[in-house]
Amino acid sequence: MAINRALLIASYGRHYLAQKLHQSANGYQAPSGPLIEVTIPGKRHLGAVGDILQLENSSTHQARLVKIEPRRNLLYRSDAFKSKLIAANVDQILVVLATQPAFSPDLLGRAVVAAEANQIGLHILLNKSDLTDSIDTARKLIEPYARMGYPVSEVSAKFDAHSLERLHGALKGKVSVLVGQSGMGKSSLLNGWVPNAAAVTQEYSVRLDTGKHTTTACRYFELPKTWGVADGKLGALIDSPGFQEFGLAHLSVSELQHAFREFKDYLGRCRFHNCAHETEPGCMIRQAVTEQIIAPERLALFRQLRSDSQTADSQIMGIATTRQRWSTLPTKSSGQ
Ligand SMILES: Nc1nc2c(ncn2[C@@H]2O[C@H](COP(=O)(O)OP(=O)(O)OP(=O)(O)O)[C@@H](O)[C@H]2O)c(=O)[nH]1
Ligand SMILES: [Mg+2]
Ligand SMILES: [Zn+2]
Repeated sequence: MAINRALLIASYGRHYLAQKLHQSANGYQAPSGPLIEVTIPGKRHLGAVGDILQLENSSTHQARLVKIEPRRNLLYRSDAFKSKLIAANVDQILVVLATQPAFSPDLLGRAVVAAEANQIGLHILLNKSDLTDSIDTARKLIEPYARMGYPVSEVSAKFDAHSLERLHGALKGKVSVLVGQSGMGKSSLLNGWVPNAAAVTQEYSVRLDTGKHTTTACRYFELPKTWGVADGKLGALIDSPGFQEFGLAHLSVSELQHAFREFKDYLGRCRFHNCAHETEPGCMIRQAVTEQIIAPERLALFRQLRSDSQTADSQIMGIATTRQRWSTLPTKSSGQ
């Protein structure tokens, strides 16, 4: 039976929808044609939106997963016991924050760490800029990240079309994933950029049998053809469900340290080579906090993530099946 290459464009739990990949006239690979429901043999293959699948079709609308092609990257959340895939093969994370309701700075910090650890871009979007009462509070929380060089854009998905247009250049040709808490406006931004997204979302919901209102599935949308191509590609937006927890227990201590941009100049300069930046004498990271070069919240976040990572390691040693269960996920790099 013929094997087809297809893009995983929507996932809800272990239910996947895919669309065949076709070579477009401009040379880029684009998903098109009927939605295919993908069945997964066994429990081994965990797919994420953005994955390229090899499928064996049983009908126009149904296929069996044969293989997931190697990924450039895989974004996921994890604690000691379980992982939740967000998206694969992405170029950048769009962290969506809002002036109201107030957002969690901890979650912003974690999204930044996830981007750095995967060596992908990150763009902070402060949405609902029309609600001016709380905008200064939001700006203050974002300011340390702007200082570290992460791009920040203030937008209003509902009331300022120009604020969205200004970002076309930052999106074009790239696969971007919208992440953030529920109610920040991820889906509203998507609908602002991709005119038919709301209707397509509706269709996916019916096919995946999810609820209708808040976002429960991850979904992939190509950017409008009218924007043109960059690097020979249209680019895409992936909408994801809002979350309150962004566990990064799968990152090793070494990966974590390197994911904090502003630690870079100090790593390896502490008195002890295995310094945990806790209470050790001669810690250069703590020194930089004292000198107000590194924000105390960032060191606190690092310590929290380090502790989560170690808890996960001890759980994994205790429960041998955990690692096996997630055997398709990348494992921690060796080191500390
Ligand atoms: N005032 C204002 N409200 C907005 C704006 N963008 C979105 N909203 C409102 O914020 C609420 C949440 O928007 P959604 O787009 O559903 O948020 P979401 O991040 O996709 O939420 P989940 O799917 O639950 O993760 C809705 O009531 C929107 O109408 C904006 O720019 N200004
Ligand atoms: Mg949504
Ligand atoms: Zn140190």
